[in-house]
Amino acid sequence: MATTREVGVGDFVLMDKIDLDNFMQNLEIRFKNGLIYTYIGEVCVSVNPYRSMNIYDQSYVSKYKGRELFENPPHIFAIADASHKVMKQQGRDTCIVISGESGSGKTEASKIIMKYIAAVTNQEGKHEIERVKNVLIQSNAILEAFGNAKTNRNDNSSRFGKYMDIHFDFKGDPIGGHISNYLLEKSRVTTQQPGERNFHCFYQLLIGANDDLLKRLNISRSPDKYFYIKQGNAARVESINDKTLFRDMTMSLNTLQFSKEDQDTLWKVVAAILHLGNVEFDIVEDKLELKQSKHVDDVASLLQVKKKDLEVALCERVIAARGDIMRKEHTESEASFGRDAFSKAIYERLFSWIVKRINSAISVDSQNFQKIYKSSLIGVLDIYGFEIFDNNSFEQFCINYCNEKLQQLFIELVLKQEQEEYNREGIEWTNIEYFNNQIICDLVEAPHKGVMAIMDDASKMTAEKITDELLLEAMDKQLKGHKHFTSRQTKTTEKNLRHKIDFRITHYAGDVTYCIIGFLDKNKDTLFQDFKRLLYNSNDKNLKEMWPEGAQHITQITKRPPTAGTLFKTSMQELVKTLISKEPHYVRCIKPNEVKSASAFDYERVKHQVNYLGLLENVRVRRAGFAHRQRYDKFLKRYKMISHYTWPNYRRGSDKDGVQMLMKETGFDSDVKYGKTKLFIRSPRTLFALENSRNELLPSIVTLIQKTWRGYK
Ligand code: AD9
Ligand code: MG
Repeated sequence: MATTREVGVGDFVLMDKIDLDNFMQNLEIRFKNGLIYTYIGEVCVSVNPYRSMNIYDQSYVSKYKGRELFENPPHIFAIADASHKVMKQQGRDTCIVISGESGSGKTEASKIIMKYIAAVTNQEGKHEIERVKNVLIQSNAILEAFGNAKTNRNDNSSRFGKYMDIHFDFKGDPIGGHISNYLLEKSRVTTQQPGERNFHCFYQLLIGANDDLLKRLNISRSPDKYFYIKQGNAARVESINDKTLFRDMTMSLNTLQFSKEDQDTLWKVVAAILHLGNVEFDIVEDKLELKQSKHVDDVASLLQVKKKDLEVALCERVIAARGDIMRKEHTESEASFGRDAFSKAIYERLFSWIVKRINSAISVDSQNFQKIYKSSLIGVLDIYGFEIFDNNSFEQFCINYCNEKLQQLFIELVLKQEQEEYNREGIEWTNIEYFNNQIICDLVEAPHKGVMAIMDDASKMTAEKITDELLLEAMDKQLKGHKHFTSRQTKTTEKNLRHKIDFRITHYAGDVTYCIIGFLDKNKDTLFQDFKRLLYNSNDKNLKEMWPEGAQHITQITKRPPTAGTLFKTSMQELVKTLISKEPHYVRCIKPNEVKSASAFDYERVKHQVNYLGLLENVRVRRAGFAHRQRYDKFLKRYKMISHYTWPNYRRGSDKDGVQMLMKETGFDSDVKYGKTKLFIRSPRTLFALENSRNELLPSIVTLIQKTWRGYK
């Protein structure tokens, strides 16, 4: 049998010495031995293997099903099982929070969890439950096609956040679910950095669709023909088979009952965006003209709108001033801005519409359901990971802020609350120091003085009065001296003025420099009203449904819609509230190297992640900590039959006295501490042994009770 020296320990808490070197050594040894999972108590640390692992088949499912965490080697199945068990046995809502940087394996982990849950449920083979499971799993193919893309950090990077609730009946079988999606990185629809792609669906359509469909959409197979998908110069990716993925996705669309018309809308919108990207503008004799009008014809016919209306919406906008309605022709740059905003907006709406459709296919028929059973749920969070690119913009700012919030949640639940409870209960305890990133969350979200608030103030000003550079000046002024904020670098503009254009935030996971250019536009997220009306008047009923606000007359629009930043901030705060209300389980993903290698363990890169994820602090808190705790009265009620002191009658002292006597008699006294109101058990094995003793005694007690009852009769 392999020794610990050869394969490491399965729980970091069991290391001889707790320090960073030992932690790293253990992680590396395990990774090199193909052991990608290691626990810190009940937290699962997962290192991306970058190769397919033979550890997820039925034999593994059987091994982990219904077992306690410590009974088997560490595995993500055990986390899924623990979450399912708590939910089923105690009727409590649980959630699995998967975090880690871009490319560390979150999305794969979430899919493995879903497949495990599908494998251990519906033993009776009920048709409806099988359908729900199928839909839950197959929704991934669709969401990934429309929401994932190749970035320079990950070939299949999630460009949206996803939180999925899976509802279960009292037997623990899935009966439905709900997906919430968060901020799709829609700027990718019109712009990609070198080496990156647009969303997968564009390439899947071109490569995978049959000739007939392409002909109907008037689309050529060559990605080079379309500006919106060729900028990254990376249309072909070795690890991605667009053709098979298109087939899988079409199958999933059918499973999820997207009708023929629905699928038609889907591809028409995608194709229309491709055509829109090739529409250009020109100024001829002081007048704005459309070049490439052939593409405009295509867009109009695909979106089922009047060509004239589309042309007008692309070249002019309607403004209401003091009750008068006027038309104003765009400048060339306004027209390009409008076209891109239009493309991004229809894609974003399409994505939300897809999520809505999926939700209606998996929604729990609450009326019938609640009458009969009480349901519980497991929430699975798979969101974009912390990322740093060469150019970081508004999207990275939001994504990294989201990761700050999740780290804060981890600190709150795993590090802070645990220590606070020990203090409250008077348990002997040395406080563990950890970096609390609340200060960075505040820097971004604090009312009035956070970056989001400053951005919103600037977004209310008219375009003549504010620029991105002036926004940065305002941030500079308000945030001067903040430990985690600096503005850097200068740029010489045409007028020979020097302007700052970059600012840096020291995130918990590292320094990120953001370029301010584009922040205001992205935050305001303006879409000229004319486009909304245009789509509302489309003959495609799905498109019309996506744009209800187009029904409003220009003079009725008085309120400014909330900014993209505010919407995101609010949705993050709500997400945290949702997660905090459930019993959390954690998977902490680590990326072993930057080159997608199955063998390289980049020591420094991994160390950096271990540090910022606070994993060592987690081990320290856990090591000094306790696996289980329970109020004395509840504990006594469950285990009193194990001791002669407390069974059959215990009338001698307080609940705490009773528990102390029970633990002494059973020999577990050295593994526990007695708090003011609760008993703290260090090792899960003690709890397991107590459960065993109870289970062994239960049949004789039941017999005894039955006899007693008979005696009474
Ligand atoms: V991002 O924040 O969405 O950019 P993720 O989601 O953390 O990122 P993802 O799950 O997409 O990363 O993993 C990246 C790639 O690593 C996958 O496409 C797989 O090729 C590879 N991977 C990750 N986990 C596993 C695994 N358990 N087994 C095999 C894996 N390969
Ligand atoms: Mg992902």
